[in-house]
Amino acid sequence: LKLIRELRKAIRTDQLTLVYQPKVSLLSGGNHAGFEALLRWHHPELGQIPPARFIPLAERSDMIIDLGKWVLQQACRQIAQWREANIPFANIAVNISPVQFLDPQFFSELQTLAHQHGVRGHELSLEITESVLIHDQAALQELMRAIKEEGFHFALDDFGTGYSALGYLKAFPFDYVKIDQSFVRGLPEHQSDASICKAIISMAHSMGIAVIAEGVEKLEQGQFLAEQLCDQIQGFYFSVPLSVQEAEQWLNTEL
Ligand code: G
Ligand code: G
Ligand code: MN
Ligand code: NA
Repeated sequence: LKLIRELRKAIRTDQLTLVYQPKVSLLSGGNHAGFEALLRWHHPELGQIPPARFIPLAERSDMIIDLGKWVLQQACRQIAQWREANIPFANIAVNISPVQFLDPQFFSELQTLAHQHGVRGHELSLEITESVLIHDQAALQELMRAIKEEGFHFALDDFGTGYSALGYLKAFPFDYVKIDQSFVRGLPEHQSDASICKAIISMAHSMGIAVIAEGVEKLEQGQFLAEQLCDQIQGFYFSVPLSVQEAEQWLNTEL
């Protein structure tokens, strides 16, 4: 089976779904702060295929454009559905691949989808990684500014794993940085992880950027991050990624 060809078929034949991992705000003891949408592929013969396997493949072809479009459309639909049902989901964050973000059609397609589904800006955030930021800085700043004018938020994903040029935080209008789970894993004991998390939080805050920590699996990790005034946390400690129905139930649980 040629996986890339199967993936094209998957987009057309309902093999893809989004799951939603909760984000929790640590302000005033804990509040629902929305979800990160994560793609899942269930192939009829091969079973579950993890995104770590098929997304890099899609990124090496132009397939990631159609795949990314499908994800955005699905997220916009979900936002409309939850709003119509008066479900206080807060927002959905969507991962955007560099190739998708740099596609000249991206902005107009985002606008079209958002208008079609009546999405309000604050209901949708876009997670991009710093690998996209090495491209033409002026053009990217203009693109991000235009997207932010529509009200959408930006998160800098996987922060700390790449070049982590601090200048990126100054040069581009991010609303959030997401501390990569590799720095959260060793909390609170591991001294260098603790220092890195502290430094990211205080630096981001001094620039008016909020911080989301990923991969929080243990109470002690969450406690350390709360003490450092990290704004939101996400991870198996609270919840794995959920189906739509489970996500709705999650919103009914007290934190
Ligand atoms: O969900 P999981 O932890 O298996 O995701 C593995 C990787 O795949 C992560 O880097 C995640 O950002 C990426 N990923 C998951 N869903 C999407 C998606 O819808 N679009 C893109 N571009 N990446 C995704
Ligand atoms: O690259 P990105 O940060 O978008 O990827 C998020 C990935 O991390 C998803 O595939 C998700 O399933 C995974 N993930 C989410 N929470 C946890 C966690 O607490 N522990 C681990 N090991 N992985 C997590
Ligand atoms: Mn992400
Ligand atoms: Na990440």
